[in-house]
Amino acid sequence: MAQGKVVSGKEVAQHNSRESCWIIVHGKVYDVTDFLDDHPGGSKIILKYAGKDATAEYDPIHPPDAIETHLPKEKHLGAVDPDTVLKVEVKVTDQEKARLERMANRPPLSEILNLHDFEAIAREVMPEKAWAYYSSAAEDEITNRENHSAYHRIWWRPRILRDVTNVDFATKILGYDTKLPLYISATALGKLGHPDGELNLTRAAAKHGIIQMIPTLASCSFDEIVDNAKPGQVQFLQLYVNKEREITKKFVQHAEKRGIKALFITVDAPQLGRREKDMRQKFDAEDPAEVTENKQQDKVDRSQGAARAISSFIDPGLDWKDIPWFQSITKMPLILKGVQCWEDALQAYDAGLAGVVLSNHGGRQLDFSRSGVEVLTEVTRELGKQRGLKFPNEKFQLFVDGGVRRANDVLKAVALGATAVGVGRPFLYAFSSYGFEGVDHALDILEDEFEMNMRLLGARNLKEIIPAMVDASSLHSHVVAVPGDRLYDSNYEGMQHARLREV
Ligand code: 173
Repeated sequence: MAQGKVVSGKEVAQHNSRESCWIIVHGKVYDVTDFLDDHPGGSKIILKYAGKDATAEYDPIHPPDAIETHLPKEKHLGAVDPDTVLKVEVKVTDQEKARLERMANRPPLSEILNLHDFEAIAREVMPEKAWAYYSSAAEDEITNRENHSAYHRIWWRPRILRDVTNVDFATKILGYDTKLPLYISATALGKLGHPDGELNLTRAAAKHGIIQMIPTLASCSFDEIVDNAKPGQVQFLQLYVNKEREITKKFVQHAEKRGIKALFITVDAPQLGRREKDMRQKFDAEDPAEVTENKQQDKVDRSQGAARAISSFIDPGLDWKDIPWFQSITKMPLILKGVQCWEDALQAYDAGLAGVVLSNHGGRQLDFSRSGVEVLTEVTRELGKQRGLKFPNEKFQLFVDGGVRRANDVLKAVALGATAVGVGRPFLYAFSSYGFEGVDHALDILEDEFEMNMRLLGARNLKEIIPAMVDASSLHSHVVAVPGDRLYDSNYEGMQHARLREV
């Protein structure tokens, strides 16, 4: 069938089986029969939409151009005649009705006072699956909570009687200006939380003069995210490395051509961690019979969630030996994201890289990894001792991420030698509950917090936030009593055991 042809919805509807499976995505018809068994998410989910419009299911998981790029051209059958399309019956469940009602009852943004508030509202108003995916972390989620708690073991030693009429918390990350010592870290599947997905972050980053790290697995296409940046807006790219290196090479070189300024290679995810909240939510949400059937028929066990399914391309064979190859395909500065001990930080420095992100992937990978801010202190000590480096350092920059909810947290990491700090989930919660305005407000709050904290610390600029301003003597002790953090703790949703079937 020639492209450019208009296909009737009736004809599409006839191709509704494994033998002949057509689907509609964004008004176009595709023959996916031969692709069924190659779909990383399994065939079952496509077959559910055989002969129908799959756009709503497709959108949050795939960049808009995925099907166009991956399906051979001869399988693109043309545009569908919109008046003839068989609508997929979406039954609005009572649960969904209740959720929409909660959405309508969100408090005005003026009542959102801190980043914890966004999380509390997001938990109420997000679709359950999306909340489970964003909030979940590995195994017992000990590291996930430790990331935040670690900041409770660092206390301030502020200075007084310094003229703090004017305070300035702008700095440079890898040589690029930022109004705050933080960047928006990469997080996958933005459209699970809001139809504009990652573009909410692009726009807010532009407005507030901060840098966005674009994820490899964004819901929006890479080019869409770059196209939506303002002229001159700096963006970085997070990279998952494909088993097929040619694909990675093309992606990296395309990104460099499009003006991306730095490449953050994720090195802590040769396999995705077990995120049990996410897994359990899926068992609860789906018909148990279907889940069991799924497991028998599908090559891919979808009960482990969308993330596992779409991460099958990531190469667990990635190795230090690959670093020179990256250096040969791009001039962008290379940063390793997910370093967890000084030995690897030192090796990254010796390999000529531009920096490391001391990170445990928001607690989503190895449980009982230490927090980035704890690792920071051993990295500055050892790289100081062994290579004579002082931090923050322009040539080799240290970043941390995980658990940050306040400017206060960020400033502690800066005091200990970080150039800047990555913030991921709080911005997801901000746009999942309030769209762009949410992220905008979150950044207003952080700016307010930075200004107040800098004044109270007696620091007029970030250079004055030095190690002597903190007491981090308890940081490495994992059993220290501190006052509980009520806002954080009340947002934390306890994990649950398997349950009896309802009778
Ligand atoms: O943390 C994640 O969920 C993540 O990094 C990821 C990896 C692969 C697919 C989707 C998300």
